[in-house]
Amino acid sequence: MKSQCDVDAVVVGAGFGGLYMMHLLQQQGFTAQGIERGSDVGGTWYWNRYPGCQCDVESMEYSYQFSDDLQQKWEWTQRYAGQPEILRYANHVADEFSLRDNFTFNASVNGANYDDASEIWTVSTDTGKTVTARYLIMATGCLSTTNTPDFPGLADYAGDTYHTGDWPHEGVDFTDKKIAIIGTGSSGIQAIPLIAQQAGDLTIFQRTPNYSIPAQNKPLSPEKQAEIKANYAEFRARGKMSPAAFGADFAFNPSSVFDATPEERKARFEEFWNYGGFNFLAAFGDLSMNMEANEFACEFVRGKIREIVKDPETAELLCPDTVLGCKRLCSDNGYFEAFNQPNVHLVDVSTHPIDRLTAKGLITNGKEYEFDAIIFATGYDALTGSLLKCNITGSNGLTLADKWAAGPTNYLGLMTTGFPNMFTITGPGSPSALANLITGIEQHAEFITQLIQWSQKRGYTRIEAEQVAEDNWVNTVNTRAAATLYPTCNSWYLGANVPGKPRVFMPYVGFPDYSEKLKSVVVEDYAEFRFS
Ligand code: N01
Repeated sequence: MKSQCDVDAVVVGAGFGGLYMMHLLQQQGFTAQGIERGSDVGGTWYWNRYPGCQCDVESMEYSYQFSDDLQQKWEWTQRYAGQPEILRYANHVADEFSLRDNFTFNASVNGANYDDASEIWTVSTDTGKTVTARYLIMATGCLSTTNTPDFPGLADYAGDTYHTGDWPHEGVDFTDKKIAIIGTGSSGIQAIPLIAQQAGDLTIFQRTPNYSIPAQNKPLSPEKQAEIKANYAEFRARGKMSPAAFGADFAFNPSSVFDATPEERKARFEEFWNYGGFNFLAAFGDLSMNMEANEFACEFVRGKIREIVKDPETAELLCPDTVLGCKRLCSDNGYFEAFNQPNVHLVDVSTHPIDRLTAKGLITNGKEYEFDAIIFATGYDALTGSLLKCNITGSNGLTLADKWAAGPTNYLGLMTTGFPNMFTITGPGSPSALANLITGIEQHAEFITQLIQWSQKRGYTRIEAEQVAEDNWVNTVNTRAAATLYPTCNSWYLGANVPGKPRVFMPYVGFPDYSEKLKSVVVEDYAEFRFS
């Protein structure tokens, strides 16, 4: 007889992953305790409140599909929802399904230890609260641990500092202020146009220029919304068949860029640019797989940048020379246009990095720049950062930090051997951030619930992935990534943005294949898991 624990499962995180996991556990009669470091639900959409924060997946797809009642009743107002609307949606879901009461908020997990004898996880938090559970479910998100580079002199800076991923709830008034933004990823690219409108003076420090396609955001008409809702199941099914689990309405063009004449090529790129966002990569079938094909798309976007940005020197600095889509493609609302404002300046720190921060600002290339505030749009310790921060120790004293010292290894992105009964929702090794995250979350939460039920029905108390299954899966993830252009640049997918992080491509490429794999695992009675 095994020892009793406080609850069946601990769920870490109250973002979209934690909320749906909690709903399923409650629905299936499990007891569960949620732990969340924020004061409320929403996860990434709770923390990211910077001006311009908006999803790059369309609202009708970036939403739950588990409840038809929910998806029919909720009305989105924009093609791409902004952060306040998505946070309202997360709160609505929490209320509608009575999820909030099972979460403890304002508590960060600072330890999770598995005891082999009792087969129980003990989860501790910085509030002193401790919970014991049979199952530990990590819904900590892919992009939730902010990365602020360790610039020398960081503590000397006397002005205000902000990180886009941890923005003040009350907002910030930059009127007439002299502001710096470091970083030109999705967050910087979204924030810059709005901060440029408000600030007296805005200087952007760019290490690597990025490709960005206009979002072409617009109000979502009631007619369009009703049309999708009339056949929502089919629309969702189409989305799941696409490589990134979204793009049900995308105009995928399978033909090769090499089969088009220069005029046809230009016309097609123009059409996809005007459609907006990620769809641009679907303009031709070979853009994501072939470097020479991709270069046509790169040159088209560079041409757009040169057209939009009036100052030729600034335009050249903004032109990327990497593969388009290697770093996550950005979508914007007036990013390149912002550089035509007289109060906006671009400083290239690719060859002369930021040397240090000073009391008044920062120094690069021998020059000191002074600011009232510095904004770090410097991204995240993606996919693994939030898991490792929890100080997890599995079977026989093995720590997750030691196991993943050379990069994350696991089976299906769901379980890592040596950590029995611990699951990761949209963990590294799954499509995670390469796919529509809400769709991936639903898939994982449902898989985990069914797996636990399957094992309990057979009287098992311990679930673990087989080592050989994990080794094969790691190979599969690597092989798939190697067949793409993703490894050709320094992206957070590879951990390349965090100094010292192992360079390993973390997400699994291809949502539909991944879904098939999960289905076959269920059909084969979870043969590659070990139960006892
Ligand atoms: O972070 P990033 P992000 N000195 O890592 C620069 C999702 N997201 O928060 O490219 C100078 O992409 C760094 O430079 P470099 C989305 O998945 C989605 O913007 O490493 N610069 C880069 O320019 C996205 O991809 C949405 O050379 C330094 C920037 O900081 C992901 O989150 C909106 C530096 C970081 O870019 C992350 O986006 C926002 C240094 N020492 C975010 N260190 C949407 O839905 C880093 N940088 C649209």
